[in-house]
Parts: sequence; structure tokens; C-alpha cells
Amino acid sequence: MKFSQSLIDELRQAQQVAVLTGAGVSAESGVATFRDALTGLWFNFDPELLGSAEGFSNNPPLVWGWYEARRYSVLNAEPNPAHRAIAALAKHVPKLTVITQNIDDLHERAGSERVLHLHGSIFQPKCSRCDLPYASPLDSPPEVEQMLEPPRCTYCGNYIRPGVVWFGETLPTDIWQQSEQAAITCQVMLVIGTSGMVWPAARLPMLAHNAGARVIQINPESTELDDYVTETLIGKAGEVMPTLLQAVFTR
Ligand code: BV8
Ligand code: ZN
Repeated sequence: MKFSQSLIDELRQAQQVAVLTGAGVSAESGVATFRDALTGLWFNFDPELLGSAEGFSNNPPLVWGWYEARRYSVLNAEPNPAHRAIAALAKHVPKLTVITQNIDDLHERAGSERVLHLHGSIFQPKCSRCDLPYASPLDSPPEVEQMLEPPRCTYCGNYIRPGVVWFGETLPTDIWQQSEQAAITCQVMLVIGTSGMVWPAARLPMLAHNAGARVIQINPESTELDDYVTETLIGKAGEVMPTLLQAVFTR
């Protein structure tokens, strides 16, 4: 894959780089994207319903079972070359901010530190009523997808829910503010593996673009963000990212 000299120079000289990832960065680790995760029991379910507080209160075992099936898949996945290249970027860039829409821990397991999780984490269950973190460690999730009764909160007895941001819920304010700040102050933003369909995450590349940053999209296909990126590197993250790092930082 060939990169423009201006891209290579800008990334090489950038003092502040922001990386925004979506489910596509974990695809090559075998972790299904949000929509692709609607298989088996959850086939034909509307993801916006299944991924919402309303969906959970309508049928807690169905939603909890879906998240446990996804947690099983993350626990049995490995970071891929894209996660590792993003982690390695930190060695070359004075200030790197990794922002993810994903609820998996693959960036952290690849070595990225201080990852900003816009939509929470599948590893931080909390009480659906008092919001307190679940006090006990979760059992290992079953290999077979099934409906599962969620555990109960040790403080108030209500259902435990996934510690993620569902549709209709606000993003954690401090995480959002740090992400916004990174978007408006970076010289380069890499937007990797996201369709740009979910708000307000999709605003971050627009903020960067409007603030004059060079916004590079890495995706096998075009997305809702096409009008806000400087250029798109068409391809899989696991292939493009290591090649890009090689081209920019090895002389
Ligand atoms: C909120 C956690 C309001 C759960 C997720 C306008 C403005 C503001 C809000 C809205 C708005 N319009 C609509 C809304 C509401 C809604 C929204 O955005 N709806 C969308 C569908 C239109 N937004 C919200 O509800 C947000 N909250 O706005 O609150 C509010 C305000 C005040 C007071 C109260 C409320 C909350 C949104 C968060 C939802 N939670 N995740 C979970 O994961 O289970 S979002 C979830 O879906 C994922 O996190 C991801 O971000 C998103 C999309 O998932 P995917 O499709 O799987 O992934 P992605 O889009 O990233 O696409 C995959 C991409 O990868 C593709 O482009 C593909 O080509 C590419 N790819 C594939 N393979 C590879 C690859 N790329 C590279 N390499 C590869 N190998
Ligand atoms: Zn509680």
C-alpha cells in the first residue's frame, strides 16, 4: 500500500494524534461488530432495542445472555495487528489519545494506556438501579449462547446490567470532554473501523476536520464520515495500520 508523502510527513511531525476506533478494529480479532453480533438467539432483533435500557427491562435474561455471549467472544479473542500498531504509535507520538466506541479490552491488552471508552466496557457490570459497580467477580460466561438470568445487586437486590452506554443514554461526561479536547487539538486523527453512524461519537472526526486536523479514515468501505475526512485508506485495519507505521516511523 502506498501512502502520500504529505501524510507520512504530517504523521511524522505531529505532536498530538487522536485515534478513534469502532467495532471494525476488533473485527480481525474475531469479535463481531455490533450489528454482526445479532446471530443465533438474537437474530432479527433490533440492535437499538437490544442495546437499550428499555430492551433490558423488557427481557433481562435475553439482553444479559447477549452480552455474556459477547463477553465470551472477547475473552477468547486476541488483539490483532491493528490494536498492536495503535499501541506502538504511543512510542512515536508525543501525545497520543486513543478513543474507542468499543466495549472490549483489546486496546488495553495490546498495550494502549488510558483508553477513552465512549460507550463503557463489557467488563464493568453495574446495578441497573443504584448504578453501583457489581461487587462480585462475574462467573466465566457459557460457551453456548443462551438466555441468562442476570445476577442481583448485593446492595439493593435489583438486576445487574452491562456497564455500557446504551442507545438513549448519555456518554460519560469526563470521557466525552477529554475526547472532544483531543479532537480539536490534534494535528492528525486516525478514524479506524467505524461506520460513523452512532452519535455523538461521529462528531469527533467532524470536530477534528473543522479544527484543521488531517483526518485519515481506515476502512474497507466508505462511511457516513467520508465528507469529513482528508483521505480514506481503503483496507482492513490489521493490514493498513502496521504498514502505515512502518512507512512513517522506520527510516
Ligand atoms: C445519546 C455500546 C442522547 C453498547 C453503543 C443525533 C445526535 C445525538 C444522538 C442521536 C442522534 N441521532 C440518533 C441519536 C441517538 C443514538 C444514535 O446515534 N443512534 C444512531 C443509530 C443513529 N445515540 C445515542 O443514543 C447515544 N446517546 O445520544 O444520548 C441523550 C442526550 C441527553 C440525555 C439523554 C440522552 C448513545 C450511543 C451509544 C450506543 N452504544 N455501544 C454495545 O456495544 O452493546 S454503539 C454501538 O454501535 C457500537 O459501540 C458502535 O459505536 C456502534 C456501531 O456499531 P458497529 O456497526 O458494529 O460498528 P461501527 O459502526 O463502528 O461499524 C463497523 C465498521 O467497521 C464499518 O464501517 C465496517 O466497514 C468497518 N470494518 C469492518 N471490518 C473492518 C472494518 N474496518 C477496518 N478493518 C476491518 N477489518
Ligand atoms: Zn443496586
